[in-house]
Amino acid sequence: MTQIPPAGTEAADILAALGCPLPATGRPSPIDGSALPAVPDCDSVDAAIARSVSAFEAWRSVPGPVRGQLVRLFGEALREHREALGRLVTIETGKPLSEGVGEVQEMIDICEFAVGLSRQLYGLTIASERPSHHMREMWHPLGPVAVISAFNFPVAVWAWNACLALVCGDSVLWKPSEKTPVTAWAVQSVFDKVAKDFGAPEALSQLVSGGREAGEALAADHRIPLVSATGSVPMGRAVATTVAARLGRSLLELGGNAATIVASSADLELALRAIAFGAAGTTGQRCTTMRRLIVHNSVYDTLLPRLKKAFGSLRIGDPRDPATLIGPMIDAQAVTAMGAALDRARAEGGTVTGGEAQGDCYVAPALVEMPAQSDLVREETFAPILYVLRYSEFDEAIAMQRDVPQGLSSSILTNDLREAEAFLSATGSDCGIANINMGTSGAEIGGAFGGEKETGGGRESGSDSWKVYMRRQTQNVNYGRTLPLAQGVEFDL
Ligand code: UN1
Repeated sequence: MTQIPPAGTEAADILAALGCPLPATGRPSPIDGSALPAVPDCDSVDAAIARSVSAFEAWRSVPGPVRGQLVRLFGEALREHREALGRLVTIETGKPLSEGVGEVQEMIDICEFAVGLSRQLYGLTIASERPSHHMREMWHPLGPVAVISAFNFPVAVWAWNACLALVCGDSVLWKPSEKTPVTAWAVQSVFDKVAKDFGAPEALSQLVSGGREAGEALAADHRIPLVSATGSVPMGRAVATTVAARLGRSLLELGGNAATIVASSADLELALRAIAFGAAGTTGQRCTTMRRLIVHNSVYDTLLPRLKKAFGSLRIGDPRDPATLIGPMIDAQAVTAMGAALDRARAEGGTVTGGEAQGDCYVAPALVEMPAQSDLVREETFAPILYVLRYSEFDEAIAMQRDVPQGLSSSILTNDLREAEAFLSATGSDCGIANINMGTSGAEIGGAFGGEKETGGGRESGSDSWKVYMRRQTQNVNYGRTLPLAQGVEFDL
């Protein structure tokens, strides 16, 4: 491996090259503890919201396809800075370079999706029961949208929300995770340049960096009709409660605790790759990370030794080294939480393979063979821990998949058509995402992304997720000379 500079210095250099320099006096990089650039807190959330309202009032009258052109140019700028921004994601989060660049690609993908969408914001026409009447649905811009993003996808999940909100005619307020404000700062600065050249209203999208109070202020403010939040269940519960108290709308993407079932007919080569990436990829810090493996008795003893070997061979190290597959966790607290979960697992009779801490933020991914699903397994520990359980009957495996409070992603590895289709049926997986012969993570942007139960019920990104960023108006037109009333009601003067 060639000599790589301290992470903090490299991040500061990238910001300077992007034209948005910051001093390297911020939080420590998970890679080597060097100080990352320090992003200033937003000085007044109230003033930012007021600016966002003004921006919205101008932007909502710009035609949708013209709004799409701004997002097209933003996507082009992201493409131009793909490698630099990807490296910054890697430095700040610790995810390997190909995943850092992949995250920027995910932003570019949603830009392209949103550009097409900007010409497809269509409603319905509905048959009216009254003569000489037309009834239709029209979608209008909603207002300022707050986006609270998490550390693990510091920019892509914001982009899912922001790009759709912008083509829908909304303004955006972005509260990034306190753990990853640097990439947000850089992406916001790329956006600002594009928006200025385009002649977009000032403050159309703003960064509202800060601590918990900044998020709380956004959630509580009645000028914001929609708050989209990604993160932990407790955070989502706090946001949802505050937003609901003012009868606002929230869009939540919270904990996952995904399970994969390995059936007796599974292709074990494919299974090994799917499980390794699903459970250990991104050092177990995706909402979609595979956390539970439900293995049929007939393949358990063949699969497990191979899986242990595969997990043991995953290269752990500086995520900027192209050979690395497992970078550091986000911070030392995450490593402590992982250690505590493994201790609990041992106390419950679990057999742990791997899982050793290797310095401040680095860990080996852990496989934990558990006697049964327990409260520990039902909890989501945001770490590379894969709990392994056995099953003998298909229905038993489905019951285990469902038996957790979360419902984001799920998969089954099987070559049995009946099992695959049953998994996708109403009595199969209860998650927002259900995959056959692949892992649980790495969704494309084209589908609606989100899940049920404590995952929060929201849907972001593709399909018709755009509708949550708009308000629906039912319009009735009488083009006749009389006034017939619906339901045959008579009211003659
Ligand atoms: C998240 O972890 O919050 O499906 C988002 C995936 C990514 C997005 C994850 N495309 O794993």
